Amino acid sequence: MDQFQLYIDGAFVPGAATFPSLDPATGTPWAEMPEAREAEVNAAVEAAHRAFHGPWSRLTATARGKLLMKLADLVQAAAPRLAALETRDTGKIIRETSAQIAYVADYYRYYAGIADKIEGAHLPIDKPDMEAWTRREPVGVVAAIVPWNSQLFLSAVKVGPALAAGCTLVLKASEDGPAPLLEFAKLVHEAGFPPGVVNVITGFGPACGHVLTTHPKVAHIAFTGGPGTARAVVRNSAENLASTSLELGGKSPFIVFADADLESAANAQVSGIFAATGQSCVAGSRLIVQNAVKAEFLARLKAKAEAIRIAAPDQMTTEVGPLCTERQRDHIVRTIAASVAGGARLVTGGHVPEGAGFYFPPTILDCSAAPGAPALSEEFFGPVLAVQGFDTEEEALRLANDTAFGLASGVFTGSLTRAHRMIRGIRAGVVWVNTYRAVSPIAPFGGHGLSGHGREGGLAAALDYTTTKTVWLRTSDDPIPDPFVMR
Ligand code: TXE
Repeated sequence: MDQFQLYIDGAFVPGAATFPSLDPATGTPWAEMPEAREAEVNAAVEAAHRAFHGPWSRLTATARGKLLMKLADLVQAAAPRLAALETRDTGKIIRETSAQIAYVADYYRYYAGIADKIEGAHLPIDKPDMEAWTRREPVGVVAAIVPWNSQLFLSAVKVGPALAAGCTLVLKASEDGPAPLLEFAKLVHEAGFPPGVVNVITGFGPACGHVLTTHPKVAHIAFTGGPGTARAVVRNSAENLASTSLELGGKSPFIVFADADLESAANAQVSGIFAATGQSCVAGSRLIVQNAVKAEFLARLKAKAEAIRIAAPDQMTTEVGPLCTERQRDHIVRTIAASVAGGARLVTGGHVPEGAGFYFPPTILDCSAAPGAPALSEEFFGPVLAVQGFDTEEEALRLANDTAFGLASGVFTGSLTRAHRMIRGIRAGVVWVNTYRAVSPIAPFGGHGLSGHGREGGLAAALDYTTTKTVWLRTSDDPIPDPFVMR
C-alpha cells in the first residue's frame, strides 16, 4: 500500500497512527494515511506561530509573492500527478481533476500578484496636529479545513490569500481522500517556504479538527464542509475567539424560463448537477422550470442523463464516477427514499447499481407533487436533481428563495429585462445568467444563511486575512495640554 506523511515545521513526519484510505472505484484500501492527533496538531500550530512571528514576518510582501508564484509553477508542473492522486483517493473523474488542478495554479498566481498590493490608507483626520493612517496586518495563524471534494481547489482559495496577506497556516485535509493535499505539501517544501509557514495534516473531527479549531494560537478558521460540522467549528471558536469564514454548500436553484435556449440550458443543467458526481457545493440541485416547457425540458434532461458514461474515474472518457464514500451514498439513498415516500416521482436513476465501488447513477426526481420532500431542502451532495414547475416569474422567484441556503443560482432566459429582475430578486452569493459553474480567481465566491459567510476569490478574500491597525502620530512639538480632556 502507498504511504503518506504529515508535513509539520518543514519536515515530513508520521502521524500518531495510520488509517486506510479506500479507492472509491473499488471500495478497497489502497494507501495508509497518517493520522494527526493532539500532539501533531499542537506541533503544527506551534510551528505556524513561530514562523508567523519569525522568518515569515521578516519577508517583504514582494518576496512572499515570489514564493507564491514559484508554488503556482510547481502546482502546474505537478498537475498530472496531483490529478491522478485525487482521482484515486476521492473518485473524482480524471477529466475534471486534470482540468481543475491546472487551473488551481492560476489561483496561486493571482494571489502572488495580490501580495504586494494589500495597502493601508492615509486618513484625512479632523485634528490639525495629527497624522493618522491604517496598516493592513496579517491576522496570524490560520486553520484551513477542507472536505474531500476538490481539495486542491478548496485549499488554494484559502492558502493563496492567507499567504498573500502574510499569515501562516495549518491546512487540514479531509480524512476522506487526503492524498492530493499530502502530496501538495511536497511542492510547498520544494518552493522554499520557511519551515512552519504551511503545515499540512489530516485526521478526524474530534481528535484533530476539534484540537485545531480550539487552539489558543489560531486566529482565523477558514472552513469548507457541511453545516453540521460548521456549527461545531463555530462553537469551538468560542474558545479562542478566532474569526471564521464558512463555505457550506447549498441547494442552488437552476431556473429555466420558456423563452430560454432549452438545449443550452439542458447542457448547463447536466453539468450543473452531474459534474463531480454531484459532489459540488454549487451544484444546481433544484431545477425550477416553467410549466409550459417542463415536459419537453425533462425529456431532454432524461435522455442526456441516461447517455452519461458511468465508469472508472481514471478513464478519460468517464463522465460520472463513484461517490467518495459509502456514507455519502447511503445519505443519498435515504433522502431519495424519504422524498419518494412523500410523493416525489423518479424520472430516471435512483437505484444503487450492482458491483463494487461507490457508484450512483444520475438521478432526476420530479417533486412537483411533493413540496415538502427533503430532496428540495436537504443537500444530497450527489448526482440527484430535484424538479419543480412554475407558471409566473413571481412564483419562480418565490421557489428559488424558498431555501435556508444561499450559495449559487442560475437563470436561463431570452429576456434581458427579466434576467435583471431575477438577478435583483434572487438571494444567493452567485447568480449565473445563461451559464452555470463559471469560476475564476478574480471573482468573489460565497453564500448566505446555511451556505455560510465570508468570500473566497478576489482581492477582498485576501483582506479577510488581515486586521487593521490604526496609527496616530502627533506632529506638534508643543507640550501636551490638559491631560483630562480627550482630543
Ligand atoms: O463533511 P464535514 P462531511 C455537505 C454535504 C455532505 C455533508 C457532510 O451535504 O453530505 O456536508 O459532509 C472536518 N472540528 N458538504 O460530513 O464533516 C472533517 O475532518 C473541526 C458540503 O463529510 O463537514 C473535514 O476535514 N473540523 C461541502 C471537514 O471538517 C472537523 C463539502 C469537512 O467535513 C470537525 C463537504 C470538528 N469537530 C460537505 N469534524 C461544500 N461546501 O462543498 C469534522 N471536521
